[in-house]
Amino acid sequence: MKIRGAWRFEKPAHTIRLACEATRGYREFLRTGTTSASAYAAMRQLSFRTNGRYNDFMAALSSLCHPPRKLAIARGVLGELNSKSIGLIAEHIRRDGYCIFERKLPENMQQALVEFALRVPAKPLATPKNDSFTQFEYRLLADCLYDRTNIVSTLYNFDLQTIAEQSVVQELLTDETILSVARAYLGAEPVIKQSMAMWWSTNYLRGKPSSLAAQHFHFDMDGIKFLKFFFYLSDVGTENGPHCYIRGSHGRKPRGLLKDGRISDEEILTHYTVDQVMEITGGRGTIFVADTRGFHKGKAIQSGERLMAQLELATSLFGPEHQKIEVNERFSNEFRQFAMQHPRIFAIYDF
Ligand SMILES: O=C(O)CCC(=O)C(=O)O
Ligand SMILES: [Fe+2]
Repeated sequence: MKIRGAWRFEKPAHTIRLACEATRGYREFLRTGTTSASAYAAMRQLSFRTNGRYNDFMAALSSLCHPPRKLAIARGVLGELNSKSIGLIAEHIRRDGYCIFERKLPENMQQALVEFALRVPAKPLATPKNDSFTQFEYRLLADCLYDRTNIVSTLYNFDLQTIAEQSVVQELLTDETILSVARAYLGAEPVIKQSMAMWWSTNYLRGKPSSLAAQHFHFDMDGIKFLKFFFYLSDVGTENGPHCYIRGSHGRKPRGLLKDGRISDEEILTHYTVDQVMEITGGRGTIFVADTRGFHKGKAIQSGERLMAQLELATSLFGPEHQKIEVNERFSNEFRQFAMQHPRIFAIYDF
């Protein structure tokens, strides 16, 4: 698809001011590890104004400063990968923006994660019937067990710290195949930007999309370059809210869609073709990865439910505040050792 007029260098003085602000902020981030609100705002503005070129430039700098480790063979949940197969996966993501893996999450890991999601209380997202995107109201409802006979929300979110304390999650966080795919695509030694997240999605709104639950098309802009790994923990057919991704939309975007907020299906289809709208369905255990700088959404759930876990890796932590994870006695020695050997990847984990 040809992107028309993807970049006009409008208001050059303002763009240069933004670049100075972002550069100052980035240097401060390198010194302190935190991103100021003004630096983050400048980064977002620059991303829009340059149609992602600013991100590509900064990611190239990360590649130079933190070149990715290269393993001859990586073994893990994605199988046994050598440098050739890893290269092919990265190539696939570069072309389409996403990649669905053939191999499913091992049955014992699926079971452990599902068991967790039924045993541990989650935060139901208060979902007003006039669901608007102005506020995330997690605080209105008390944490509760996910009860299929009494659905009170469109989304139930688990606490990142509690998730990370599960040994199955620690295995996934240190999985060499996941890390190798991230290295190859990001072109740099990655950082975990958000520890493993997990949530139930339901049909509380009877098939009506919820903005709060990211069920309208949008693209993420919470960092320089990032990659999300998704794990379906329930069977996801077209009725059960599959993740939808616009194939090939992770590069330059049509000017009309370069905006913050949610975008309707109709508007997306004025710029992309129907066959670019990919609905990622799959049985329990399906693993896929996506550069969510491309347009994506969770489809509104018509029936049943969806349980999903997600891990986000990035070229750096520059961007919005990230939640730290405290490494307490619930973390295995294997995890500790691995993290010690890879301090950059595990920077958000406090020892
Ligand atoms: O629920 C989904 O499939 C979409 C989630 C989303 O927008 C994201 O992870 O960035
Ligand atoms: Fe998103």
